[in-house]
Amino acid sequence: MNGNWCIFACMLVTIGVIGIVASTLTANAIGPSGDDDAMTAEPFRVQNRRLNLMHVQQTLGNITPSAPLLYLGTASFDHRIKGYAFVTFENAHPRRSPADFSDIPCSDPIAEGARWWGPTTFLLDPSGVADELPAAYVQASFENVLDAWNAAAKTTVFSGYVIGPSDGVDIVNPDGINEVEFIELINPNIIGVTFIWGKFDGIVEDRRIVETDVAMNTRFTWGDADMQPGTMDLEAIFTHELGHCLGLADLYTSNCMEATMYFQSRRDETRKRTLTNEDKRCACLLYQNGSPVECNLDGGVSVGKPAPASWPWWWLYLFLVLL
Ligand SMILES: [Ca+2]
Ligand SMILES: [Ca+2]
Ligand SMILES: [Zn+2]
Repeated sequence: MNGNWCIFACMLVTIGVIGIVASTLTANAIGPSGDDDAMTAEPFRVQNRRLNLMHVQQTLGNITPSAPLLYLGTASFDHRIKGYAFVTFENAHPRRSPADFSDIPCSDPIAEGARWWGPTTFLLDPSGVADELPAAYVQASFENVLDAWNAAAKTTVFSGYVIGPSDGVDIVNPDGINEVEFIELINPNIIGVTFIWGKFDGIVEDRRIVETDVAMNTRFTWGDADMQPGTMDLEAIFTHELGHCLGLADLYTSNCMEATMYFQSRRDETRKRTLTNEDKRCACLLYQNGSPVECNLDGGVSVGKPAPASWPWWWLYLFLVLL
């Protein structure tokens, strides 16, 4: 009798356990678990986001238009991977007059050979600008810009994007996600910042970009400046920032003020939307191994090797010392 009772009880318990496990699996698979997950994940996301934003603000707090490039340090998991922040300023002045630098081309890779090794994707978070712009407009602009740079590079550098919440741009360690978001940057002169991680020195063949995040400052009113005078043109600034994501450096001399990669912009400026022949040439040479045949552009632009190790950091120090 006791033995039979035990078997019966054990069967009940087993059935119960199977039932609980099955219902849990079912809930995870098809239940309203999307919302549940989002709710449980939310506190962590917000926490990380605050932490991230604090680091961003601290790092950008002291930056000025005369020093628009920041070194972020090395990634903790690989010290050969270094981070940099390219800052786009409003109303900054060129560093040198055209006479001083008239022979310098208005295109420059961050470092010779430093590019993506395969197609890459973005996480686009338009929530920070939702009050001003429909998500569809933000997406359409972003897609235009991805297409324009892919066409310039003559290969698919940017294969697409997903829309979703970002946990914040990364300035301490890359997190494996290329995030584009709209956040309030306390420094009111900063329009946008591109954070880029990769190997930019050492053997040229070993150089590569591994991650890039973009922060757009919500202190500005974003829009389509053709239709909404007084706004900061979304597509123009996307074009500039995505140029960094592709591997191009800022330009600081006044002979390059028309180029997309010039480091300064202002409200109503839309010319950065259009890539100049030099912008295209630089992107092409970076992704086509400097091939003059592949990169023979319309408009009679001469072709050749990209500037050697452009932004070599020692050059800047030498320059400052000579000053
Ligand atoms: Ca992140
Ligand atoms: Ca990231
Ligand atoms: Zn820039």
